[in-house]
Amino acid sequence: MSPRDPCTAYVALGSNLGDGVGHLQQALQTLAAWPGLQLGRQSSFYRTAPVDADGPDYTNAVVAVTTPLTAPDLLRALQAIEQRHGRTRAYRNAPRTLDLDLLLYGDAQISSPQLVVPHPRMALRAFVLVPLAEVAPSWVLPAQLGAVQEQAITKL
Ligand code: PH2
Ligand code: MG
Ligand code: MG
Repeated sequence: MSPRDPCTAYVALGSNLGDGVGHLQQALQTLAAWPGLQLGRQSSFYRTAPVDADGPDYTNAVVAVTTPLTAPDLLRALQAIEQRHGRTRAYRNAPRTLDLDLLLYGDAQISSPQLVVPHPRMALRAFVLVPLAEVAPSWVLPAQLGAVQEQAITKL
């Protein structure tokens, strides 16, 4: 059997508990070392105000990942990496050491109870659109960026 053709996916990273920059740097190292994942372009890190959440400001970024893993297997890998970085789930959108969200998986449209891709809220969030526009400009429309320009986001 031939292996699956690799797919390029985009992953959003977020942290607002402890050393956010440190958590994101470590997460990028873990992603790079994970079997079957090859890291591509990485955005800058951003300091962002919480959206629909409480707690401290977030550190956010987006990274491209090329992988032969299926989307559900990639999601499981991201969840395993979150666990390894001390992620707990006290309540919805609680402050977290590390959040890894699958934004895009090639041009796939997926809607299962476990996974919806493209990420359903990505177009509403400057903390996703601004770093995604850095690494994958063709996926972000100027009008989408315009619609979220009120949201506080600072490049680090
Ligand atoms: N993640 C959320 C909810 N709100 N706000 C910012 N600024 N950054 C995030 O990563 C974020 C959020 C749920 O995962
Ligand atoms: Mg999230
Ligand atoms: Mg998440």
